Order: sequence, then structure tokens, then C-alpha cells
Amino acid sequence: MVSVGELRLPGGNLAELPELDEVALLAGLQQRFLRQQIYTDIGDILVAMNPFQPLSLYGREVSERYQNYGTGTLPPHIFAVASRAYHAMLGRGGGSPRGQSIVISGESGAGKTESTKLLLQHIMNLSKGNLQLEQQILQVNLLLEAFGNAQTVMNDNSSRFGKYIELHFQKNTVRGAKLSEYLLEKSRVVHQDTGERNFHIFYYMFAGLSSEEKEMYGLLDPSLYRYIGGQFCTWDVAQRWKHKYQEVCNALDRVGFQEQEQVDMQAILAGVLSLGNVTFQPEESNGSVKVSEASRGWLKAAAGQFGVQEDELLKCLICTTSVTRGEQIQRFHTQHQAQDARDSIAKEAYSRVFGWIICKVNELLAENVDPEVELREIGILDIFGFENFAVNSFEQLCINLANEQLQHFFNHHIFQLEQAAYKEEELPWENITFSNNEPILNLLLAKPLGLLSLLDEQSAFPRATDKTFVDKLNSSFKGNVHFQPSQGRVLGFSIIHYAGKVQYTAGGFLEKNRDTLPANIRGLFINSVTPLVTVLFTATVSRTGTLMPHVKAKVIPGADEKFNSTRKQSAGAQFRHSLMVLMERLYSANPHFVRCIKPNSRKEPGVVDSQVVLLQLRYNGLLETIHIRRRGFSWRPSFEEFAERYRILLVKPDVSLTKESCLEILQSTELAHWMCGKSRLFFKYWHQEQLAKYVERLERAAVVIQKVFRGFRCRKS
Ligand code: AD9
Ligand code: MG
Repeated sequence: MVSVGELRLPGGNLAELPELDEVALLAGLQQRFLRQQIYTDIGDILVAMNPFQPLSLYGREVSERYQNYGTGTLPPHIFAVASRAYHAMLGRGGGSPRGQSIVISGESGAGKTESTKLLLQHIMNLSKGNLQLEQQILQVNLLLEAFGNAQTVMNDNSSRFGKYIELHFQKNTVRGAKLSEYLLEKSRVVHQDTGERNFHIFYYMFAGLSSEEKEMYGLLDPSLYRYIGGQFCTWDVAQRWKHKYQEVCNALDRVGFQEQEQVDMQAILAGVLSLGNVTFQPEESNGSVKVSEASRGWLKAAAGQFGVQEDELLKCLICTTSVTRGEQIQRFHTQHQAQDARDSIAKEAYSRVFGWIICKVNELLAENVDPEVELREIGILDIFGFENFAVNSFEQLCINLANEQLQHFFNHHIFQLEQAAYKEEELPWENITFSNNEPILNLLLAKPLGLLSLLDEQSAFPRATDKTFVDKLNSSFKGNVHFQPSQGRVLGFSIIHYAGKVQYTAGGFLEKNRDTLPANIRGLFINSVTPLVTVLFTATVSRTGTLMPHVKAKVIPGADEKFNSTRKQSAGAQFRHSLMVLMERLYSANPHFVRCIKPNSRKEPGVVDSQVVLLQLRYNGLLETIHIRRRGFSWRPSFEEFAERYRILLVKPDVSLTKESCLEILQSTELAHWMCGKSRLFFKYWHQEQLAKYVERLERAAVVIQKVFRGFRCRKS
């Protein structure tokens, strides 16, 4: 075993070390981190420790050093991952050039979004010759963060949605991009816990708009608005927000949003805030509800900002109108139902703006391709990290489920697939065990008895409540080691996730899962005089960022009759579906992994909290990853694939695509430590680079020979 203090890691690759235990791994990472070496390799997997301070690691000259294929001799770096994916996409270094994906994981605040931006920046530097599109792609992040990120207790710039960015290439040039979005946490629009904020854009707007513009949008002092909790900020922070606002406006322009669209968008955001200030009080005479006198002005403002009639908006808030046998029936809301209607309209309006931005970006960045040339792809996945707050709700359950799924993908790829291949090919192999989180995924996703299915079942019962849902969970998961009934008086339950135990509060689960919208609101907003409002409510914005005109929403039979809304798929079912689509994509691409680690929970630079890091190393399975990367073979081409690609090294015509040819090719090189199975070859991650060098040397030699030959011919003539 290597002990603390004697760990030497010249190349920054942990897979090159002899035996290693947890303490040594921690010490090694810590030593490197304190020397500002935040990146460490485990074979071809990058571990990135968040420095919580700007480092001069990402300049133009560094990017240039990591441009070429074969960065193996350079220190580990996020740019090296981008380069590997880019060159693999171009088919360099062996293996078929299928779609590449870069999968970034880590808990909230570990550095995933920053890593994504650096990956994009470097890939855009590598891409040749489409400057405008490259700039547009980089600008998109600014928009996504302004509208989709917010301050939480774990991260000041926390992603409140997941995203998958596909970059489409023809040859070595980027031709287009496509974004998919996963589950924007729309409940944040109407409520934030202590120490948290609403989405950044609301604050940027107040800091950045001129007084005339604020007047035009009907915005008053920020401290008046309930949805942003009356909180604002210090002068310094306001200056930063003002600057951010300017950047967002520039990005909207550069990406291609039209001026009218931008104006409408701000009006809708102002409408959301005004709507939030509408309050209700019981009507004494008939038990119904009315808008409280003090907030009538807010209702008027909201109606103006959404471009609809005030009395029509009022009707949607305080009653439900339905038509039965040709007769219009009005049912008045209780005070609580009126508040729910208000909040659901606000959430829906905001999430539709967000969905629309994604659609618009997809339209604007859609590729302009040459139909004759093959389209290739690099995808980058940046989701919301694992979360464990003081109060965890439906959103945290979905976020943590996505992280479970990603951990499972990592395990499947790194441990299961690989070890199954060794067995199948009859290679001598001693099994490496890892912590398999499949039982937790089953607990959450199984049909018909997993947690999400039970939630859907309960959501479909008009009389079900959060309490009956919890009772159902308690009886269904009795004895399941990953489930614990709530201990105190809080209505809830705990799940033992791969990354630790999380206590969920069940209050609001059914409502959030039903995700209902007052039916009449859609009709009202479609007829708005504000063109963008009409667009938003005419189309159905799917969770993956595509605008689908009038897609018929799925009906949950017998679901709650609270609003006579168009019933649609539950939030949980939609999330499950988009996760499945994402996983299908990931399974069909060639993944590159980045594991982000948070060095401490206080967001402090230069501080490593051993316990915090150790926990992450454990649940990420990093020690087991080192074992398998040291002993294993991460590249496993078939004989045919290998011979096809490297027969050039034999410099002779008609090399057949057989095992014998492969062995002949390999014997012509000095490669060591590879193995030969029944149908394929097994290589260490560094072998691809060595082979590429052989090919490069040969190609250079061929060029020299051609030149000599040409010179010879010239002299002859
Ligand atoms: V969440 O799951 O979206 O809540 P992320 O995305 O993992 O989370 P993020 O990338 O937002 O975390 O990083 C959090 C903060 O750490 C950033 O706002 C930066 O202040 C800081 N950070 C992260 N990576 C770097 C880096 N490479 N250099 C400097 C960094 N600062
Ligand atoms: Mg993030």
C-alpha cells in the first residue's frame, strides 16, 4: 500500500499507481489540490476538484496546448477531455467515430456547470471556421443560467434544470447545436426557502432596467414583490447584476432574439411578479372568494402585463367554469384554491418562457448542413447535482433520481459492461465489486409498485392526500433497506440514496405531480394582445425543448377534478420519460466521464474538508474505479474494427480483417500489456494514443516519400 506523504503522481494519473487505499487517495488529491492542481486522471476519467476561486488555467495558450490529439503527456485538464471527445468524434485514435458524450457528475456546487462551459469553450476553439455559430453557442449559456439558475444554500449559481447540449459537426466544423432541458424547478418561481432566491433573471431585471423601462413594464420597487421575497441586495451586488443584465440582453441579440420578443418576455416576467402579489379574502355573503382590496392594483397590473382582460383573469383565479350538457356551470374556489390557481399560472407562464427560449435557441442554432457529408455529434450533460437540504420536496426527489440514474450509467459502463466482456472473452479476470444502486432505482422507478408509480396512482384518486400517499409508501416499502418511514411528526419518508440518506417532506407531492393548470387560463392567454403570450400558450412546450403545436395531452383517468383543466401526463411521468430518452442517448454514445468533487461545504478556496471529500470519493466509487482502470482494458475493439483501422501499419496490400492480421499488426509495433480475447482485442486507455502516433509517423513518412518522388520526376522531365 502507498501511505500518506509518499504519494508521487508525476503524470497526475491515479491509475498508474501501484496499490492505493482510501487514505492515500484522499491525501493525493488533497496535495495536488493545495498546489492548485485541481485535475487528476483515473485512467481516462477526469476528477475535478472545485477550486472556488478563479485560476489561470484556461487561457488561450493553455487551450492551444490541448488542441492536438494525444494530450496524454500533458497534465490532466478539462480541456484534455474536450480534445479526446473531439478527436474521437473525428475517428482519430481507434474505435468507430460514433456519437461522443461527456457526462459530468457531482453534487450540487461541485463544478459541473463551470466544467461544461470550459468544455464548450475548448471545443469551440477546436472547431474550425464557423465563428458566428461558435460565438452564438457560447452566448447561449448566459441565457440559460440567467433564466434557469438561482442561488441555493449549496451553490450561489445552482442549475435548477438539467441540460444536454448536442453539438453537431461535419468534418471538423461545428454546424449546429441542440439543447434538451430536463425538469425546470418551476416551484421556485412562487416559493424559495430561507437563504435561497428566485431565478437570477428577476434580480438582473430590477438592477439593469432604466427607470423609464421599469415604468413601461409596470415594475415598482423590488422590495414590494412577494415572489422575490422582498429581498434585494447590497449596492455592489446590484452593480454585478446590472452588468449581468447587460450581458443577457447582448446574448439575446447575438443569438438572434427579436426586439419585440425581448420586450414581450420582460412584460411576462413582470406579469408573473405582479400576479404573485394578488391575495384573496373570503366573500362574507356567499362563502366564495374575492381579490383583497389592497391587491386589486396588482391584478390590474398583471392583466396589463399579460395582455389580457382584468375581469377574465380574475374569473380564472376565483372560479372554475365548465360546460355540462350545453350549460355553463361556475364553481367558486376556496381561498386556498384561488392561491393555488394564482401560483400555478405564474409557474406555468415562467416555465413556458423558459421552454420557449430553449425552442428558439434550437431554431436559431439548427444546423446548416451539407447533405452529402456525415453529421457527427458530441453531447455534454450537465444536470442538477445531488441535493440534501433541510427541507426536501418533490423536486429534490426528481433531482436525486436523475443523479441515481447517472451513477447507475457510470457503474454499468465502468464495471458491469467491462467485466462482462472479460468473462465472455474468457480473459483471466478477478472480479471487482462495486456498490450497485439498482435496488434504489427499482424502488423509485419500478412499475407498477415503484415510488413514482404509486405517486401517479394516488394522484389519480380525487380523494387521495399527501397522507394517504405516505401511508401507501409505508405499507409498500416495509422492510426495504433503502426506504425509511418518517420518524418524527413530519409527514414524509426517507430514501437511502447512493450518496446518502435524504429525508423528504411529503407535503405538496400530489399537487406538484398533478401539475394542473386552470383550464380557462389557456383560452384566455391564447387570446392575449401580447404576441408572445399567445405563442407560449398555443403550443405545448415539451420538456425536451421542442415546441409542439397542440399536442393532445395525455389523460390520467379519474384524476382530480379540482380544475376543469386539460389533463396531461403527471410531472413525475414526464420526468421519467425524459430521463429514459436521455439514458437511451447516453447508452448509444461513447461516454467520457468527468467526476466533480466539492472540497468543502463552505464554498471556500484552498480548503479541503477530508470528511466531505471522503464521502464523495466513497459514493462515487472512485477507489473501485481506480482498481478497474489500473487492471482493466478500457478500449475493446473487435478484430475487424481494429484491422480495418490499423492495417495501414503493415504497409502491404490486401490485409484481411482477421485475428491473425491484428496480431501481425500488433507485433509490428512495440505495444505491450494488451490482451487478445475470442472476438476482440483488449487495450489500456493509453494504447490508442500510442497507435495514433504510429499512424502519424507512417503518414509523415509517406508525405516525405511523395515529395522525394515528385522531385525525382521533375528532375527527370
Ligand atoms: V449545481 O448541481 O448546478 O447546484 P454545479 O453545477 O456542480 O452545481 P457550479 O459549476 O455552478 O456547480 O460551481 C459552483 C461554483 O464553484 C461556481 O459558481 C464557481 O464559483 C465555482 N467553480 C466551479 N468550478 C470552478 C473552476 N473550474 N474555477 C473556478 C469554479 N471556480
Ligand atoms: Mg450546475
